[in-house]
Amino acid sequence: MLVQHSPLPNHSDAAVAGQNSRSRVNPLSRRRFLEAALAAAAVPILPGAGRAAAYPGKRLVAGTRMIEVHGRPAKVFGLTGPDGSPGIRLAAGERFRVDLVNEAGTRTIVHWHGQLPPWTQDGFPWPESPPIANGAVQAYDYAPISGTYWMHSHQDMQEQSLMTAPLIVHDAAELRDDRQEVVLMLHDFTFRTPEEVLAGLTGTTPATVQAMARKMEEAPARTVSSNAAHASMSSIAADVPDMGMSGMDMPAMAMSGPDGMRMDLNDVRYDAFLANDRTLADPEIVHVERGSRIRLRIINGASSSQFWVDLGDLVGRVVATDGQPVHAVAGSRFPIAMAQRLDILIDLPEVGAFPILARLEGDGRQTGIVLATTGARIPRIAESAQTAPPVDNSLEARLSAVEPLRARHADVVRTIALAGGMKPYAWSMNGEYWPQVTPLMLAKGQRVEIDLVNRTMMAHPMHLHGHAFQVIAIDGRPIQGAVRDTVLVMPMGRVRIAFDANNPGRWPFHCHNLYHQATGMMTEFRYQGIAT
Ligand SMILES: [Cu+2]
Repeated sequence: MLVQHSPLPNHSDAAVAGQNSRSRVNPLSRRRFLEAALAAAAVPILPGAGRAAAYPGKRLVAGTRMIEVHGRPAKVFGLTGPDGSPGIRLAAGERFRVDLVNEAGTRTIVHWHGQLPPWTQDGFPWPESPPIANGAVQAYDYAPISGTYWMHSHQDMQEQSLMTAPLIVHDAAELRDDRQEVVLMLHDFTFRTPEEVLAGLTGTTPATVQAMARKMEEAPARTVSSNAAHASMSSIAADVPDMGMSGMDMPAMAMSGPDGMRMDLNDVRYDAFLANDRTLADPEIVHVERGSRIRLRIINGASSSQFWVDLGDLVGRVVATDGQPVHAVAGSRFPIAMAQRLDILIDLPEVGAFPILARLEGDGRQTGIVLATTGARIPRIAESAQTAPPVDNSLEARLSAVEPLRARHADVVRTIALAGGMKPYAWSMNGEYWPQVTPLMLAKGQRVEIDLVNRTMMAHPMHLHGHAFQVIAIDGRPIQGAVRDTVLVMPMGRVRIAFDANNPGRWPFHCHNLYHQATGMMTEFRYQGIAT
């Protein structure tokens, strides 16, 4: 198919120099050219902002918008798709062909969380795939995997300011099942800037936080062997005297875990919790047919909060976690860690209003939406309820993948220790703080097993880019668990994951608590032969 294109404003970059004018306006040849370029070397896929504007992808705008929280206006970021709603929805079999237009007023880069694109399209600010300047456009084109995914900025702490959106990829089987799709995206919200929040946690100032962030950007993923000055946030946290701000964000609650162990929850005291950008003071009401069959896609897009999903009197069946099918698990209350997703099938009773709530762990505060048939009376739902227990791996232990990894021996087995604490506020992996880390080197074709050992009193939701891993043991007990991209490691707990090294590149592996990541809890898995 040939598409009519407007004139291309900028052909100056080297990547295009070899192409004739016909291939520049033919999306297929241009794409083949880009794929060839990617295969040959770590060429940034998207050579120039101007040219990308002529590329026939779905238009996704990274911008700013106003929302209202508890009657107060707040300026936040947003990722708005071609139909004006947040994010991207793809039909069964459709490629992820997206033009990301940066109108955010600052540079950004967006990560397609859980998807398995070539590494230079993953949306992480490596030197080889730098952030997109304000006003620029970047094109993406890869074969997506189906399921419930999401997207979020991986630049600075933009994720906390709601640079997040759903990424839903349909498949043919779902269409045949003919269910009404309801997407529920969760957020934690504060009127403070993320820099103010981090300054509060680390006992420093927002200006220091910003200066450190700039330094870290100048030296992304330096290895420990480099003689660069140690510039991580953690060192600052240790060096700077307490400025009297650190009391703002101590754990809101210390709770006893299952073994009576004290654990820390909720580093940040948030102003509100959002479900599709709204609070329970004015929740989204989703119209459903009487007796409707629902596929609920829940995304925990919060930066530092975990929830218990509460279906009330309804019974749902979890059929996918992190977009990947699992054998159905029935229930009414399910834990969801940061960055995780749950697909829950619900067959509604005839008529009525059905709140779908998410309650903050260790706290009574909640958010949610209401499914309602025509004419149903919408109940008023309090923003606080009974205190919820800590989110745990009770569901994880019951999950089993519909398509598990093929059984084989592991070529690489590594233990990664998760360490850190609240004072000083800094978090590490194997004793290293991002960006001063030693990459774990992998070779294509290897089966890799990672034992995650948590030596802290907080749970850490660990996320691997570019690969789907299987959970194969929890606290030493082997399971044939879920295939997913984010797994929670409980305080003093241990989780073993396995994956096939089948996507060469540089891949971040990090805690998805934004403030843990920002203070060091991130490392790199790098394939041999990837030049840097
Ligand atoms: Cu963490």
